[in-house]
Amino acid sequence: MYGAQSLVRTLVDSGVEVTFANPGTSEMHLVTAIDSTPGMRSVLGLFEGVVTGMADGYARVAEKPAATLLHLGPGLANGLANLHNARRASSPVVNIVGDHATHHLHLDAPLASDIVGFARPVSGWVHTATHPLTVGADAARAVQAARQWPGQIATLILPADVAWTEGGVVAPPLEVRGPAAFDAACVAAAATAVRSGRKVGILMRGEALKERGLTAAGRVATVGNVRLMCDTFSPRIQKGAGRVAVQRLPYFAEQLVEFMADLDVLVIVGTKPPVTFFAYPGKPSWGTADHTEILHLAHAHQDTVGALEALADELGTASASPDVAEWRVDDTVGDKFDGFAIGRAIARHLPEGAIIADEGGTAGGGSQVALATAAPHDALSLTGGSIGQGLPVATGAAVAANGDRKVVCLHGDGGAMYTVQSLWTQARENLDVTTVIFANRSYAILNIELQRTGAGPAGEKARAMLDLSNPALDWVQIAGGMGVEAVRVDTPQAFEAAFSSAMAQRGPRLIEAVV
Ligand SMILES: Cc1ncc(C[n+]2csc(CCOP(=O)(O)OP(=O)(O)O)c2C)c(N)n1
Repeated sequence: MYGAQSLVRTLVDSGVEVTFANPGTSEMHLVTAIDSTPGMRSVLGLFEGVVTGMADGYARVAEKPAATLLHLGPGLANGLANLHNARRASSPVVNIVGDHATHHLHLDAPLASDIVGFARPVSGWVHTATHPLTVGADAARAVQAARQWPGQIATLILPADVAWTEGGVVAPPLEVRGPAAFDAACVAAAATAVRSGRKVGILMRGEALKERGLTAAGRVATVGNVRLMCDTFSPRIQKGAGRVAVQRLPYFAEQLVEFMADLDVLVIVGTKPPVTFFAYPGKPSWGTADHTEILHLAHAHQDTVGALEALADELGTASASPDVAEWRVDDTVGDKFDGFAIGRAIARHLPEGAIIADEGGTAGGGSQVALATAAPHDALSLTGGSIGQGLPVATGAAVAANGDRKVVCLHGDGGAMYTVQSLWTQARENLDVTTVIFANRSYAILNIELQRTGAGPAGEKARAMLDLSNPALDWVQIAGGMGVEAVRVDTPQAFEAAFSSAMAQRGPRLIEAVV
């Protein structure tokens, strides 16, 4: 057994079933090792930003890591932006990055680079394998590291000679520890705050935004004066009819500050106190008011769901039925074609259990509103602000869902161009993803931010830097060129027909919505 084989077999034994890959010469033994290892699926991405984004989407749905296979420093570097997003999502990911053979490194060949330097800022764990005897054990440790609660990126660098040399040993899986225990004193402090009748906000992230955590939070909210909230961009939230609804923090600085202003106490569950996405001249960056007391019920590495349940019990709400969203969709098709019309149509036709990958940008707000009372679904959002995440996250989510759940990807046209190759992987793997491109032919948010930052008047050159209309992107041709059936629509009626038809069929589809 050569080193790469012991690595891949160890990954499989440790529960890693999928490798999202974009290989090169230094990874050829990994390629054959994957080929010869039952239980490991490989999914090719045509750009490393697609590969790493797919691993993120997969992890959010499968709740365990996939591996990535990346080609030396430049391959990893191409994938960094979506590793940044994955890090912000606390997604477990195991990167396997090939390197030159150890005896080749000192020659400074063209692809030699500081791989550790590229890996460090996004990785919670980085290691370079040194010997075929130990690379299996390295792989087991990488999986364990990736699964350190709530999840992180582990990067294992694999020199080509370690991969190709005989003597590999498969390592047994290592213990995966769940979340750390919560602190009873924090539960008591939060209970006192809720009982006091003061205005309490509970801000949640991670496990707390799945059904069990939401139900516990909903029980808490039957007492006192409580508002349930989630971060503007959560890795995953379970939403829709039958679920406890939470309010999403507003994106813009002044709206965030206004939204938080009336809180006497902010209870943090698995997240951090909110700050504004950007600084603006003369505007605050901190989200809460000076008078707001901040309590941590449980940190991200702790058992947030257990803490919420303990809080609900402490408040005597064992038999309380939390308020849940009722199924309600708006039948209005209307004449105006915008994000709201699109959102209403999506809500009408979204199947139960669907997964929404949301990078809708300025046009996505309409879907947020409409989907709150649609069929129960999971929503995955752009956690790190680095655009070009939605398409690959949707693709990886569809791999994890394995055909059992419809995936709907809502995407701005600007962001979608960053990782457009995702469509090719969707076609090749016949993934059940419907992509809606909001074709406003603009970096619309930046036109808004241009005003808000006070950057001064926009001349022709400034406007051109934010405009995508010349030439207009033809999404039907772009998708068709990658094997994905697509249609362009510019009326609510046409969107209704296209989206309902996509929901009735399986396989990848794209709808270019000219808004
Ligand atoms: C990697 C990266 N590059 C650039 C940006 C800056 N940026 C933020 S939003 C945006 C444009 C988004 O356009 P689109 O996806 O079409 O959405 P719209 O704003 O038009 O709704 C850009 C370029 C970013 N956030 N991330």
